[in-house]
Amino acid sequence: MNEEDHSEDGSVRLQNPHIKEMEQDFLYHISLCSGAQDLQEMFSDVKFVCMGGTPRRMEKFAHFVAKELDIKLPTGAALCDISARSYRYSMYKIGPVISVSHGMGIPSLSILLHEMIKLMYHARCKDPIFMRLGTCGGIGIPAGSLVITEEAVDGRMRNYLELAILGKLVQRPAILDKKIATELKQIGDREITECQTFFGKTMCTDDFYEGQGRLDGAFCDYTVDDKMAFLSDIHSKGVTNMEMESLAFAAICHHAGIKGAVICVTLLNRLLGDQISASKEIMEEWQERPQKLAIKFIKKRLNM
Ligand code: R2B
Ligand code: URA
Repeated sequence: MNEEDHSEDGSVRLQNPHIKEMEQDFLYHISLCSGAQDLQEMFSDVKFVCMGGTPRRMEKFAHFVAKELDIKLPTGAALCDISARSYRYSMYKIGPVISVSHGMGIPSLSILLHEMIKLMYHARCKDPIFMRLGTCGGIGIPAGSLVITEEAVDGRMRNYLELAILGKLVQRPAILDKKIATELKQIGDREITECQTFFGKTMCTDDFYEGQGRLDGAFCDYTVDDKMAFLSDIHSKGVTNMEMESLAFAAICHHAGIKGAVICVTLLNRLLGDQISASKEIMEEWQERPQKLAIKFIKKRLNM
């Protein structure tokens, strides 16, 4: 089959004509190479790419997937970080699931996504689903809640990613898969009993402090009233949470023709404060919630 056609069977479409002219493609930040490794043999069965901020959380998720999908490693074998030699991201493969860390913020996520999309292409993966499993600040909802992103917006409520390319601003719509989001919400409502699952707009900012209207950064040139007026305004426009990657995640997945979903857990209610002060134990428990929901979805899709 011609490489350009290979989207017809569900494979990830080659969007960049230069890639197929290259003898080999170094996926530098995930420490893989299309020339030195048989990426098709290694990854062609991948159906779900799950990503989250930290290496530790994604390692835990990898073990959780192995347990839930009943994937047993041969005696003496252990799950290993495929991208360890990059010292940038951590990646694990557990049967049809990849668990990979993306760091904090749009620039870090964007580098990882470029390389994961190219990995899907080189490996000829069919219809992979990408999911971000993250943390966020809730707007008017209790801490520990799950939020499925219906639409990602930037700090000015614009639902596209604006990127300077060759000195010009390019806008890419931040569109997530509606069907997957609805399915996730239904699973959350039915099967996650320890917290509520919300569905709403996610504001994605380029900064955790001033960018999210906090009063506890190193600078604050606005008043408490300014902050509360902003949060109340976006809340009234349907924003349920704030984090730092969803806009680029949605825009890049959509541009690549990949179905994407964002599931976050709220670490606090921003209408009540700015500091993240829950205990480590509670926070660990909350951070497992997006993972639990993702696993339930994956098992359902795999008819398990
Ligand atoms: C959520 O948490 C991080 C900031 O603490 C950031 O990566 C995000 O989106
Ligand atoms: N992550 C964010 O980006 N904001 C929060 O308030 C909490 C986690």
